[in-house]
Amino acid sequence: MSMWFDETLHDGYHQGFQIKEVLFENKTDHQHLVIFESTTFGRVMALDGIIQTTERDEFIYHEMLAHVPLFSHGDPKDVLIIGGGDGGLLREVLKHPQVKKAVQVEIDQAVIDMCRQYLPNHSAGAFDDKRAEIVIGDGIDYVTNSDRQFDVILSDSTDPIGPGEVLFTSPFYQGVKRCLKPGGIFAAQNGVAFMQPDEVSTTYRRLSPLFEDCSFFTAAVPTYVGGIMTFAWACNDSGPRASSLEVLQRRFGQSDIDTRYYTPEVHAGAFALPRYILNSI
Ligand code: AG3
Repeated sequence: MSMWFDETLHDGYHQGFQIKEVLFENKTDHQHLVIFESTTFGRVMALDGIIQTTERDEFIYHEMLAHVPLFSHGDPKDVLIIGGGDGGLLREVLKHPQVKKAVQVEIDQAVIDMCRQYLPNHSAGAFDDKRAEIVIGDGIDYVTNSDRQFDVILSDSTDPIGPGEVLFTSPFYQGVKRCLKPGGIFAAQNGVAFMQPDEVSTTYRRLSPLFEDCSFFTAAVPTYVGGIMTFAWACNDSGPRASSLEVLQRRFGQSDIDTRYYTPEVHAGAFALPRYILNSI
């Protein structure tokens, strides 16, 4: 008899993974966490019944959320990550040699601990990098109260349900703005536009009064079902988003970073939005 994990994110539509073995399952202080070995996507981690990451396709999401803002910026020294307890995003951020400090604020210590144990290829040693500083706390408190400023701030959150909800609010975006250096870039996971169209319109409505340049870039991540995923983009300068292909190719070439999804050409094309997304902003 086979066991299946059924995701509960969308009403009347779900994806299922055949489970080989459950590696960890428990309620943490903040959410329900499960990590299992699947038959087709390697190890899978879910929070409150929603797929967060799989070994097989995580590279697409983490490379895009890290490298699009970092290569657009050009000289990212200080990076702040909100969420991202599995460590995949931190791993990609630390591939940039200019990064001197990556502060990561994660609300749930158990997610970090269990992912280090059961998804070791996500962080791949990143948590032990001297440039990484891990803070256990709520991202909104950090950006509201910290007196540090960053070149790039990345929100690697859950969907706007449960602990992640606050990371999609105007007060959070105001905090992000005060923690960005001039010319700094904010990028955030913003759901699958076809399935969660309100996320695009709401995020745009909340970010655009605060930042000069607001937009979205996209990537198709198979296990975030329903089409292309959007990432929100906000910056007080329109320059970084307009970085030319030549500039991106030069920066990528000089960086010596190995990728499996990201290329400068994919980067440049990721800001091209289909009409149904443009219509909701
Ligand atoms: N966080 C984003 C999960 C998004 C799931 N939402 C969805 N399928 N619409 C992933 C954490 C990976 N570090």
